[in-house]
Amino acid sequence: MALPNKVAGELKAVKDPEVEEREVDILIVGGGMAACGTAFEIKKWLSDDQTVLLCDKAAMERSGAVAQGLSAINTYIGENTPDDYVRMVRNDLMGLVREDLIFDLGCHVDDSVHLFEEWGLPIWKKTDDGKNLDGKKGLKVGTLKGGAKPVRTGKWQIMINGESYKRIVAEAAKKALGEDNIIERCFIVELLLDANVENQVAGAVGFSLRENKVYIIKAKTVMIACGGAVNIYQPRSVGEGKGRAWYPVWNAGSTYYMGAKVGAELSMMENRFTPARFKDGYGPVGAWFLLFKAKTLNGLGENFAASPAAKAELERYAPYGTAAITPTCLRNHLMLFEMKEGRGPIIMDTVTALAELGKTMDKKELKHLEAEAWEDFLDMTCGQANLWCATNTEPEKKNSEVMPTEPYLLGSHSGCCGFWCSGPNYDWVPDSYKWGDGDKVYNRMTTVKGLFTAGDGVGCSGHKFSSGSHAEGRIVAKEMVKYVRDHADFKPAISQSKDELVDLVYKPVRLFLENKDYTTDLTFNPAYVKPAGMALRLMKATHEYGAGTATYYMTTSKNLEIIMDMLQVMKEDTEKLAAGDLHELMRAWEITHRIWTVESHLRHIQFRKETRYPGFYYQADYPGQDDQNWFCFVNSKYDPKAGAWDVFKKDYVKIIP
Ligand code: SFD
Ligand code: AMP
Repeated sequence: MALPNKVAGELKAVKDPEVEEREVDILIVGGGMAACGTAFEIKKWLSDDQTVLLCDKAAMERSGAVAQGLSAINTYIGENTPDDYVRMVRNDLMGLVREDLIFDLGCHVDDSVHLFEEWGLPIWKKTDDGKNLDGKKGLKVGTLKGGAKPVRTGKWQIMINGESYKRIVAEAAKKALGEDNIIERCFIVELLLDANVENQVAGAVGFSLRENKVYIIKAKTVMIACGGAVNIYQPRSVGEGKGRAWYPVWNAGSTYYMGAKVGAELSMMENRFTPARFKDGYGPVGAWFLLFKAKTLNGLGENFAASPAAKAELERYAPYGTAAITPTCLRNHLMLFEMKEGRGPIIMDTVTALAELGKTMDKKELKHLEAEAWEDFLDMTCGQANLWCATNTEPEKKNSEVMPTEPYLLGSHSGCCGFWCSGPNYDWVPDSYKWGDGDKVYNRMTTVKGLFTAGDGVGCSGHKFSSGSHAEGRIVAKEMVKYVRDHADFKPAISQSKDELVDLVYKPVRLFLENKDYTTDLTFNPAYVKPAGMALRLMKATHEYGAGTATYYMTTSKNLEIIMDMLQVMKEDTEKLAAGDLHELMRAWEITHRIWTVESHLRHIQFRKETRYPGFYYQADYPGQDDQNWFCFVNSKYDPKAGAWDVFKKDYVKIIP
């Protein structure tokens, strides 16, 4: 249950918080699309004596990446086949993906979309004479499940009126799970390993953002679905604009930190997503490219993507570059190529696109088209619509700049970093892709027993988006119930005492209270550092050395060596983080999660001695792809006992021709 913030201003943190201990069979960490999928599904499979708890750091109605809503569902298989879906994802991610996970998702994702519509999400429909029906009008021709045709933008994407998308999905999840089984405003800090069973998860520890309270939760099985990592690189905007980002600012790499810290194997952490977005407002470009059929121009007004130079550049990355749909990283690469050649900026030609579409429309239809152009942003990135207003931009009259943004880490959108997870238990899935306990296989379980993930947490299978993340959460629900049933005798035991755990979580508070009176300004103190300063320090380091926007996403071996040293010092300094109130305590833990996430990202980049994703990042010492040596996954594992990382290659297996 979400507790209202009753106090005026921020609640001060105290030295000795209350402690609430819980014990459940299943713990879901996160309340986003994947977690909502799990929450919706899980009760159907649980028996009456089995228990479940969900903890979200925010309020589920508006938490995670879909908080502001979305205007498209990017994965709907419909008339296509799961095999073809695998081929699309594989091509977009330059050949290296887990085809078992993607195929499996492709078989289930549509069912989640059908549920969204049943719960009230308006999905645009195509009429027999080729007209688009949006909003409630879409239902005039029936439901998707009943066979009505969606408005396809690309082969996989469908349009929705999705401002309330997350509210709709969260409502169904909450109703299915029951309010008593949900704690909102609860930030989970660390996972806990079992004291007796090797490599088995036993619970988690976190704290409330509304009360001075620490939660210690024992569980037989845990799912971490805390989204990706944002604000790990310096954003392009400064000052008050800095709070703006494309992916949700709250997602701080908690998924990757928490799993890695207990020894779960990560995969493809080198694969970041550097999205091209409307400059400064971060408006997504998909609807403009696909629905409105807009072209991007260089600063000279040329359609550079269709030029012979671009074609030659793409041919260097065949077969991916020459495929019907140019991979996302290579679309960026072409933009960066133009900008570096002095032919920037890159401009989305909204004027021509709307004029072309308007040619066959009457006045009323034209007005509707212009409204759709605004609604695309009002539904999912309203800051972009604000920016259009603030800069006198009417898209039918004035074009807008597009720019690759700072990098993000995620596994559900056009990136594929995350955990190395078991695939489904089919005979066509290679043995190296499936595992569990003894002869049992648990789909989407990480390499830590009882620890599952979904959405942004599952590595090597991007392009799930909102619908796929929900469907994956539902898959995990069944697997977790199976795990609990198969391990009925397991009783989770935590090796740390209650006091040790409270001291861990509230350490920044205690450090603050002990030292705050030493200086006149609470921000500056020889005994501690504040999370806000630490965040700037991390961003400056990644920006300059970790292939951020400062260097056109280029790094070198020497730069990586330097930043790896900086990260070690930062990690030491996180021991001195101080927090005076509960949100600052959350910031302290978020920055710790971010630093570890960045470390794993850069360790992977350092290990993979090639440039597999030009446009996302470049290694000057290792330009170009090297299929002979690097057509494989890169995995890593942190050993919680030894406190050491291991980074290594893992074989790729082609399943779908
Ligand atoms: O336009 C803790 N996404 C799009 N998906 C689509 O289907 N269509 C689109 O149109 C998409 N586009 C888009 C998208 C996202 C954003 C931000 C924009 C535009 C502007 C992507 C999807 O949204 C994304 O794939 C899924 O939401 C991923 O799901 P999941 O469950 O992996 O992550 P989440 O939804 O962000 O949820 C994370 C949850 O974790 C909580 N959390 N809870 C407790 N303790 C901690 N330590 C925690 N840390 C985080 C969060 O509160 C949240 O509940 S477009 O660009 O293509
Ligand atoms: P975006 O708005 O960039 O997040 O993209 C939304 C969806 O459209 C994703 O499925 C992208 O892969 C796809 N997409 C975006 N731009 C293009 C493009 N130029 N060509 C093909 N697909 C695209």
